[in-house]
Amino acid sequence: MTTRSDQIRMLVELARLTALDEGSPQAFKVRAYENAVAGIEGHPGELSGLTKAELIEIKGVGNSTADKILELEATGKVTKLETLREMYPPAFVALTKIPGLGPKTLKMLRSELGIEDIESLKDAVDAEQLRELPGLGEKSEQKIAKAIDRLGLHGKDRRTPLVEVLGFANSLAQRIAEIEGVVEAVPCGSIRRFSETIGDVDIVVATTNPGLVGEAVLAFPEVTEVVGAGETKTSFLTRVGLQVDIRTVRPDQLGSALLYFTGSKAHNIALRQKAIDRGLLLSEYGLFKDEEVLASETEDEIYEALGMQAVPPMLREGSGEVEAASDEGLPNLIERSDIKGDLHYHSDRSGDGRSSLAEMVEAAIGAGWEYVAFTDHGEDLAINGSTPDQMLAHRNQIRDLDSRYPEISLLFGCELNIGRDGELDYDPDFRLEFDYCVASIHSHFDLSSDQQTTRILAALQDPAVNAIGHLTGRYVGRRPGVELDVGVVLEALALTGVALEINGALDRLDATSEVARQAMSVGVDVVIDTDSHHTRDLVRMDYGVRYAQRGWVTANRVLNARPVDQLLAGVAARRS
Ligand code: DGT
Ligand code: CA
Ligand code: CA
Ligand code: ZN
Repeated sequence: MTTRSDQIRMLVELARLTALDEGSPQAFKVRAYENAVAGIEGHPGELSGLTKAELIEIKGVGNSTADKILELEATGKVTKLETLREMYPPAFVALTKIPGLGPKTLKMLRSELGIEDIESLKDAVDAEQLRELPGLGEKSEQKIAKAIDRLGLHGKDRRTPLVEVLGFANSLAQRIAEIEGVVEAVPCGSIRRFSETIGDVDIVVATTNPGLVGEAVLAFPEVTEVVGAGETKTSFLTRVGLQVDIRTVRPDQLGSALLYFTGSKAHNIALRQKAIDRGLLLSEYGLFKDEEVLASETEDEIYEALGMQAVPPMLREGSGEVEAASDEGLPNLIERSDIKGDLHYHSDRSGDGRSSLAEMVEAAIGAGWEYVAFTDHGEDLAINGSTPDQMLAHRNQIRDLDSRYPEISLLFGCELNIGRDGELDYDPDFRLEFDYCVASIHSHFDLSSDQQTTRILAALQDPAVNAIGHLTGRYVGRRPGVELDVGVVLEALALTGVALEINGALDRLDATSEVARQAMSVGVDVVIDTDSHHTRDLVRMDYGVRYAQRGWVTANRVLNARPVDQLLAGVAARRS
C-alpha cells in the first residue's frame, strides 16, 4: 500500500527530474505533475485502492499520472522515474539548488564542460570556464561561485536541510524499534537538537539483542552503500549520499548514550569538565566514580548527579547552557502547551492555500487553539492575493464561522507584502479593517543590507502591522536569506512593539534561532506561527516551538501564548 505522501513524493521528484530533462520548469509535462500534486494535496479522501477512473476524477490528475500512481501502488516503483534517476543522479540534481542554474544551463554545462556535480562545477568556476559559454559571462560566473560558498554545498561541508532528514530519521527509528529485543530507538545528534541543517544522522538504539540490529538495518531499502558494520555501530549511505550511524547500547546505558550522541560536542566537553571537577568520569557508558556507576539509565539522572538542572536537547550547543543550568537556572522556555493560537494561517482565499476556511477552522479546533488569525495574502502578491472586495466578503464568512464556533475566536487578518521600499498592500484605512496583520517579504531578495533594513523599518512603522513574518525569506539550503542589520531591526521591533515571527515551516525556520536569542536579550516579543496552507501543516507548531527553544525563547515573551483579550488589547494599543 502506498500513502498519500509516497505518491506526492514520487510526483514531486518526477516534476523535478522532468524539468531537467525537458530543459524547462514550465514544460507541459512538468506542469501536469505539479497540478496533480496540488490536486492530490487538496483531495480529502484516501487515494490508495482507487481505480484509474476514480483517480482521473481528481482535479489535476490526468491519464499518464494516474498510470504512475497505479504502478507505484502495484510494484512500489515507477519505471519512468527509475529511468530519469539514472540519467540525473542526485549529485547532478543538487546543482539545481544554485540560483541562476536553470535546467537549460545545466544541460549545457553537462554537454560542454562535463559537469556532473558540485566538485566539477567548482573546478570549472575556478578555471574561469563558465564565462566562455553562451548566455553566461563573468558576472554569472561570480554569482555562481558566491552561491556555492554561501550554501556550503561543496565537499565535506555539504549539510542537508533538516526538512529533508527529519521524516526519514523518524521513520528509520520507528522501524528499528520493531526489531526484536529493541527497547527504544532515538534520533540524536543535530537532529535532536533541532539544528536546521544536518551533517549526518545518528540513531541510538537500546536493545537486549544487539546482534540482530545491524543485519536488520542493512536490509532496509534506503541502504545504498555500507560504510561500516561492527558490533555496536552500523553505518550506511542513502541514495542521496546522506550518512546514517546506528549505535546499539544496553538499555541501562540509554541515558548516557543519548547524552553523548546528542551532543553537541561543545556541550559534552563542558559536561565532562564538570564531572572531572567533581572527581567523576562521564562517558557514553555512564557517570562513574572510580568503578562505580552513579547514573546511566536516564539523562535526567546524570544531570542531577552532576548537580545541575537537566538541559533540554535544543539548548545543548555549549553556548552558556551548562553555566546557567548549574547556577542561576535555565530560563522558563516556551512549551507547546503554552501556545494558545496561531497568527499566520491561510485558507484557500489565498491562491496557494489548499484547504477551505471551514476545514482550517475545524483543524484549529482539533489542535486545541483558543484563537487563530486568518492571514490570507494581500492584493499585491501576484496570483495569490485578494482584492479589497474579496477580503470583505471573506471577513463575512469568518465572522459567520466565528459565531457558529463559540470554542474558538476567529480573527480576520492579512499577510501584507512588504514592497521594495517598505510599502504595503491596500490603503492605510483599509489595512485597519483587519483585526491583526503579519507583514512579510516575498520579493526583491537581493537588495543591499542597508536597503533591506530601511525597507523593513518602513513597513513596521505602519500601525496595522503586528508582526514581521519569516524575517529573512530564506529556504534552508536552497535560498539564502536577505541580508539585513539585525541589531537595528530588533531595536525598532522593541520600540514599536511589533513581534518577530518564528515561522515553523521546516524549510523556513525563520527568524533564525540566533536572531531569536538576540531578540530575547533586547526585549522583543516573538510569535510562533505555522504559516499553514493546508490542514496538514498544523504540525509545524511543534517545530516552531522546538526551534524557538533553540533560541532560548521564554514563555512570557511569546505573543500567541497570551489570551486573546490581551492579544487584542495589544493591537488596539498600537493603533491608538
Ligand atoms: P552534524 O552531524 O554535523 O550535524 O552534527 P552532530 O552534532 O550530529 O555531530 P556528529 O554526528 O559528528 O556526532 C554526534 C554526536 O556525538 C555529537 O553531537 C557529540 C558526539 N561526539 C562526536 N564526536 C565527539 C567528540 O570528539 N567528543 C565528544 N565529546 N563528543 C563527540
Ligand atoms: Ca550527526
Ligand atoms: Ca554522526
Ligand atoms: Zn504566509
